[in-house]
Amino acid sequence: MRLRFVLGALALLAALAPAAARAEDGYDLWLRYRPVEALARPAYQAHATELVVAGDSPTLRAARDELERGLSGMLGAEAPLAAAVDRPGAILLGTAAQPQIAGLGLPLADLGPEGYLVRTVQVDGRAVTVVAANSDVGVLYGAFRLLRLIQARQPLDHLAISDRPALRLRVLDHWDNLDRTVERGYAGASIWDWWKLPDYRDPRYVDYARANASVGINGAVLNNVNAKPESLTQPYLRKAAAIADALRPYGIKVYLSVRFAAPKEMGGLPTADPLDPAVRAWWAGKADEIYRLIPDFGGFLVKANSEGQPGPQDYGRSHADGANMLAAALQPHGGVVMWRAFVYSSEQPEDRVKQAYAEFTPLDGRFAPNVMLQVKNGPLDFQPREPFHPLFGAMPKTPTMLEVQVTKEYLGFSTHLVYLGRLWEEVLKADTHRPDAGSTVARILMRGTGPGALTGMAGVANIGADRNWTGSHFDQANWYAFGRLAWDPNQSSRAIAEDWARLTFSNDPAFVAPVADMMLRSREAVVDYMTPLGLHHIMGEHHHYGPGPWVADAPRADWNSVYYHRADAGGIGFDRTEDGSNAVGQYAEQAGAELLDDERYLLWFHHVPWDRKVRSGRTLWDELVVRYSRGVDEVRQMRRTWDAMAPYVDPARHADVAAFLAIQEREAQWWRDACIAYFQSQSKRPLPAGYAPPAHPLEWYEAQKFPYAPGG
Ligand code: BDP
Repeated sequence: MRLRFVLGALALLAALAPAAARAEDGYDLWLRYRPVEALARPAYQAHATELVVAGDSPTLRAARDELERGLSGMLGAEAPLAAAVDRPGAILLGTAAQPQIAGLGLPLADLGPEGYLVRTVQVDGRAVTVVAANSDVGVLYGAFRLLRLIQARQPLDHLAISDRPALRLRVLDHWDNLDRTVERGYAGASIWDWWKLPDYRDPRYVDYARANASVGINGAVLNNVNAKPESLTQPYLRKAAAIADALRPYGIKVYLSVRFAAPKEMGGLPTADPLDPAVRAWWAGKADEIYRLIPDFGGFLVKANSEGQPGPQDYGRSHADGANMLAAALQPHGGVVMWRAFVYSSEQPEDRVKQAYAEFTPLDGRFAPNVMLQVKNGPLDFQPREPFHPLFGAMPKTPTMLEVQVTKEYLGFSTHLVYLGRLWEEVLKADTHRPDAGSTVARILMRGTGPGALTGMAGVANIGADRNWTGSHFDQANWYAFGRLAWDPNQSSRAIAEDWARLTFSNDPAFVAPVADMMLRSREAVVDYMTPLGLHHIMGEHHHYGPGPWVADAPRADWNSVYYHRADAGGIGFDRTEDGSNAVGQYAEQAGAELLDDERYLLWFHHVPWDRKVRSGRTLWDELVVRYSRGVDEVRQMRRTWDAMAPYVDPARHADVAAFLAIQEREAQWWRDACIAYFQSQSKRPLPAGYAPPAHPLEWYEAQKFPYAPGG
């Protein structure tokens, strides 16, 4: 068939201006689109002599704009285009609804609403790169994929790529407050400029949307889970609607966190009881109001009866009662409720990590179909390492989504280089053995509760108003990896790290390999210098930054470090075996057996005598010291690696990263020394030969205070 260039046929190369050299400050993220090397350029130019977008819509315009931006940045140089002229190739974008695409007879049926094809087809003897999908947003995702191929210097001949997301909801949760502070945010103020909205729409919102769409993120919860009722008032809904307008062309829906007591606190009702008809009517009315302003509003995220937030239990009702009431209000409009399983009651618990499972499993099957249970990766709270949450696979009748923390609250904020793709991969690949071996967390998420059911993954955003978005250059990798894994939870975190390093810094293999290695190892390094061998929750109180294994005076037992590590003269660790709290009993039998036997979780599940021999043949005490020290050594090695990368990285970003790594080394040493000083005060054992004692006495570490640490 003949290509008919209905709309927007564009003589692309003619319009290309030389790409001016720009300073690198991280703003462009992984969408830098710097010029392809002169030698490689003609081959790419030959594929891009013309750009044709079949159809027109804001989303297709976004796809075309992105391609123009990317292609002109990467290929639009002064070099002669001999090769391009010899064998000109076009890029054609569109959905099955357009005759140019329909006529190609491409296999679009299995792509679902968001998948895409990127294919080379011959049309009238001409090579055409087709980006096709069933929806405009699929086309947009495909356009980003095509650009990524060029960014990573993949050949464009004979393309036959077909991809679709494995999960339906791929959502960033912003813990952003209306005063622009960000709870656990380490990248400056909130990007949402609530005060100036809705009249002023920061152009950054569009760049945020581009970045998200490039990795397939399709939802944003705009405000903190510790929600204020004001976010549901007309003025704030109008502000949220303005953000929704900016994000919509990029396939991103907005959601709001809601405060369960809103009908009482702002609606003037005497109660927020979810079974009270007036309360139900209030929420239904509120949903109607929201959908009048934001017709494609995504729904609500709810933190209820957790850490002092109001919830249905205040009225003797269950989590299902609460969630279903909100679900009923949203249902006529197609909205969903993401109900968090991060709950722990105000009573003195036997073992905090058991509470979510205990509260929710009896409710399996009692949630409305448009409710998703949002479960943190581990049963405690985003620690450097936790076993997977026992709720995965334990509620087969309840749509369950994974929640991870992209912001590094417990992993050194934005100054420590820690690649979280590795951590998430570990969780996603964990075998729950529910119902059988091979039921990894990833599979459970993807399978959902059956065909057409809700599936999803949420990440607590690390994004702020800092110029580089995430507070550090390497934290951009965590935003990127979150999107890529939410799209395909089976991807390898190494492959994602390599892609990111290429797009963000350099395609040179001499850069990509060592940097990806460093990223992959960084996760184990932070576990070693903070919480080796299954230790957890031993950070400083409130700020959650530095070490605090001595914390013992918090108002709740389970906010104290000593509650978790239980170190005394005899040994260390939390006994969660059958003889202890039996938290292990919440896992499938085989999974429990594997966890008990896994040294990575040794002190999570066992209380172990200091002199017990571990796998290395050392005593537990010696092993702890060795691991703490190894973590610091690894950071030293990261610094050396990065120093050697100077030839491949622009000076400004290289210097930023180097300075942060120096902070990380100093603080890794601080963690090591403080923890060894404290645990030695319990174990009363000497350090193994060759291991330096802490630089200061224990009291010195205990006396450190951080009243102005960010994110509190
Ligand atoms: C904890 C954070 C707290 C959050 C809470 C949550 O310290 O700021 O509100 O998680 O997930 O880790 O609700």
